[in-house]
Amino acid sequence: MSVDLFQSPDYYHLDDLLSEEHKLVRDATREWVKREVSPIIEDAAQEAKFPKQLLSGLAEIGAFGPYIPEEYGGAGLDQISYGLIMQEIERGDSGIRSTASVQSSLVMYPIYKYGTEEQREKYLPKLANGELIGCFGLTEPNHGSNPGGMETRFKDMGDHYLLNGAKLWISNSPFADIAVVWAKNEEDRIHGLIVERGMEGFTTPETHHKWSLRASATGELIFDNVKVPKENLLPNKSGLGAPLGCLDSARYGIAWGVIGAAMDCYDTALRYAKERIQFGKPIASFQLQQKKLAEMITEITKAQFLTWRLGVLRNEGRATTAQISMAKRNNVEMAINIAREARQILGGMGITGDYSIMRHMMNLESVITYEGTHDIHLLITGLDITGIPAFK
Ligand code: TGC
Ligand code: FAD
Repeated sequence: MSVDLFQSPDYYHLDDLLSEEHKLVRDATREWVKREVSPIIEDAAQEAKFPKQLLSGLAEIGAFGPYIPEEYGGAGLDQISYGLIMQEIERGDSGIRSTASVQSSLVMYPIYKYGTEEQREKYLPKLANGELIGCFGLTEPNHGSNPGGMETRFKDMGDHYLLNGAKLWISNSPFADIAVVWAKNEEDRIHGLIVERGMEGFTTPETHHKWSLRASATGELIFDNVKVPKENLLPNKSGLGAPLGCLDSARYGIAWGVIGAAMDCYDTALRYAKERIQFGKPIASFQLQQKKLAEMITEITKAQFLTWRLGVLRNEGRATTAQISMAKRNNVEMAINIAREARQILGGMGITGDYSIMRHMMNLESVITYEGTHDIHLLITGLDITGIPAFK
């Protein structure tokens, strides 16, 4: 992307519902994205390289642990500020938002919620300031949508645990310093363990040749008789509900994040349609193009309000897993549809890296799959309204 001309759409004056702090946090993140992400992100995606130079900036804007209390190095913000930070970062790129989501909701959150005071003090401040980067290992080669079937296991060896197994599709794994890993003990109970880079038998090979999230590093976690110190077990919650509880927080962040990607596609397409002349007129003057643009702003506006309300419910501690699933599912589909329509408005130019749209579109193909697939979220809503699980 050469020059970032982004102007944020706010058709129903959602800003009126935001506090001064929300707007301050949102605007600071937006400025940072314009300054630091937009100029380099296209090259990073084309070269399939995670831009590590962004890590310190992400920490500085409070994107690592926005809602973690300040005493542990977090920003101590509310859920709407957290959402707005995710929206602005994903306006730049879903892969950069992924790094912030994983660090905040899948690494810092479980350590904060399920860890000991010693673990909180040891890891959280360093994760908040970017000194340590984390990843989250739940998915396995044979268990994606069904993590309860996981095969990764640990044994109590008296003075340590012995961990064996493998995780696949792990964001940030190739360079992460620590991994929050979910594994079964000898009683088949799922627990979280903090595994550190450098432990013997622990490797993190990178997954290459992705067409999506190319500016995010994805890889495996392989545990071959890894000796994990006993103090690295997260003691305060076990069972599948422990990792799934972290997913609620990350899915909520994604529901906001993808609005950013959709806004960027809409804004780019609107500007292009007003400038591109065919048959002697701007293409924005043709009804078919207006239909696309009008539907885009309608869907973005609906998603903004759904998600803002979800943020209010989360601030009040009332948001349910099923409500979060609805927002994640609705908003990712909204964003991917807008990216596809926006790409068409740009004609041939839409397939080039001169514009952000195709990159967003490809990224969203991962976002619609990770953190629970589109189908799984529909089934979560189905279970919630009927009381009947249709997963198995
Ligand atoms: P089920 O029997 O329904 O539940 C097992 C236990 O978990 C409890 N539970 C939850 N607890 C807290 N929060 C939630 N969201 C919860 N959902 C369920 C549940 O109450 C039960 O507790 P208990 O005490 O009765 O045992 O489990 P199931 O095996 O039938 O599976 C249900 C299903 C399919 C919905 C679940 O497995 C699921 O969500 N699957 C999708 C997997 C997934 O989302 N993986 C994401 C991996 S991480 C990732 O993708 C990161 S991408 C990061 C990035 O780059 O942004
Ligand atoms: P599967 O579970 O094999 O699903 C394949 C298809 O079957 C899907 O369409 C699915 O909807 C459908 N399906 C499955 N079960 C049902 C059912 N019961 N009813 C109807 N349809 C069903 N995981 C982590 O743990 N940590 C990470 O950091 C992480 N980062 C990721 C980054 C990327 C780029 C990607 C692509 C994935 C990442 N994941 C991560 C993994 C992600 O969460 C899984 O890909 C996802 O949960 C789906 O699992 P799967 O790919 O094995 O698909």
